[in-house]
Amino acid sequence: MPTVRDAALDVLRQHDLTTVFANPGSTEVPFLAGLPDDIRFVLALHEGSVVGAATGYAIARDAPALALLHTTAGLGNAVGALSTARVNRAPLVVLVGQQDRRHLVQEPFLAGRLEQLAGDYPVRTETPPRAQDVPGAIARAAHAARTLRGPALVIVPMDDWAQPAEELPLPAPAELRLSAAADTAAVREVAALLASAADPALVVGAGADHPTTWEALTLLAERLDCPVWQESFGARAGFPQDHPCFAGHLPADRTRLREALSAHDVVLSVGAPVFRQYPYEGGPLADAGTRLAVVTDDAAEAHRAPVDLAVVAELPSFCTALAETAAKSDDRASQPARPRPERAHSEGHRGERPAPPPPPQEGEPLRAAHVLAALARRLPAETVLVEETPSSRPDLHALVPARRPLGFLSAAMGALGFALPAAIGVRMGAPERPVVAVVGDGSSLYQIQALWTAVHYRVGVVFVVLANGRYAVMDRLADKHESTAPWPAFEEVSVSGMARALGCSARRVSGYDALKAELDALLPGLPDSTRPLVLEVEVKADETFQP
Ligand SMILES: Cc1ncc(C[n+]2csc(CCOP(=O)(O)OP(=O)(O)O)c2C)c(N)n1
Ligand SMILES: [Mg+2]
Repeated sequence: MPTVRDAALDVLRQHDLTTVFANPGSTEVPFLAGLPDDIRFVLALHEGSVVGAATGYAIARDAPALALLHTTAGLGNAVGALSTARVNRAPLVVLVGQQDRRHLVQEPFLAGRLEQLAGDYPVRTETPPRAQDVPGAIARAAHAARTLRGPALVIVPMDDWAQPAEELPLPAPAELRLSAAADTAAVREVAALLASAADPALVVGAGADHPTTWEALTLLAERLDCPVWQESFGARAGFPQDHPCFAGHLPADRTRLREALSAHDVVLSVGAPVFRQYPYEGGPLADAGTRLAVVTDDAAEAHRAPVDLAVVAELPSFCTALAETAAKSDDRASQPARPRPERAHSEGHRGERPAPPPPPQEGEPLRAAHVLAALARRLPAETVLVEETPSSRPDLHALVPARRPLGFLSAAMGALGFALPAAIGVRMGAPERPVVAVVGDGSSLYQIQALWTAVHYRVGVVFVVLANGRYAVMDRLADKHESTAPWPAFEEVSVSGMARALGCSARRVSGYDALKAELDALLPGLPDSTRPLVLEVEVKADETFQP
């Protein structure tokens, strides 16, 4: 007689959830002991890394990934990472172990109050009413993770796995299709808005990070001959950043945002909010003369957008249809509407990349920008760059263009501790892509033990750690308050030392020549590498920060 565990394993196989990222406890042993050979187990040494790696894996494969967490202590440790998975829109099926049903009412050791622990970050949380409902709950979680794009939790009491399964069809579809044909009326409406513009612009974001969408937006931008901005603080790139139409990253405050968009009478945002801010400033997001529209597959993003027109649509098919329609009705110049203004302003942004800094002179300290420029010159175009380097993020955007879909990835909400495990998960999910994580020294410490997982499972990622010995971005934010910060620097911390203690090769370099030599030796082997490496580079903290 098949058990609930047998039936659940079949559901996992059916949904291609055969890699389980986990940190186990006693409540998970009945599921894990004697795991069949076709289920790959990946141990991470903290739940933040379990979920971070699963998130990277899900993003790289564009498919649900499976994580297994221990009751309260495990789920509790994972909440930050689960919130990142939700905001990064990564589909995860998360099994959470629970004490034995038969004495749960007596609150035995390890009994968990689990349902509300992750707040409303999960897209779905289910505690199956009977053991026999566990396999169906896992199938529903897989569907919910995919359609709602985030973590779906199933809480499983440890005695459920050994129960006899019910031999009935699961209350979940065997196959679920997300129907995605573009609505022609909506396409025509957006195309007409663009056609009516004298000087349109596009803003792209994480939602547009898909090969088909990139291709369609490239065609659209070329047809419209218009600049394309990347949203500020986006988790992923929505357009090739080495394309002549690429205008750079939008500023994250309203004054500079209005300035950046002031030349345009229509701005269409695709797969990005209108518009993401960081430091608060009053006033409108755009000048009164600019009409705004958004196309997104995230209904909530559409609902909160202060725009004339919002369209909720699956982006690859919508953007393809939009580019075709815009091409057919390329009659913008013949519109009687507005005279086409001199495009000096918008033209000025296009293709213009800030020049890399000149190499440091004798005695001049190495800065993050030197490291990033040296890296940019050497990275293959297919690289996935995972970013978690707060004070240097503006330099990274300016100096290291994302040239392929999934060329850039970061934690959508800025929660530190994502980059290390996520980079590992990405490389496991897309072994054909070189993966480089650029991480601040402070940031690297939130999930440093993820390095062990990379070593053990032979995941060849290069981690470039920008070692300025402090939380530089926090220092710069305190400067804006014109007062001193109570937090100290931590110059004695050696990230390379910690890496070595975890079994990971690591080197600490100082000086430009040593850096170049390391990168030249390292990067050619990156595509085939099965050994992670930490390159800790001593840099001087930057004195300004303007996102
Ligand atoms: C989990 C978490 N805790 C705290 C913060 C707040 N925080 C944002 S940036 C930062 C410092 C980052 O330091 P480091 O990685 O060294 O980068 P640097 O500023 O030096 O470039 C901190 C503590 C956060 N974003 N996430
Ligand atoms: Mg730092």
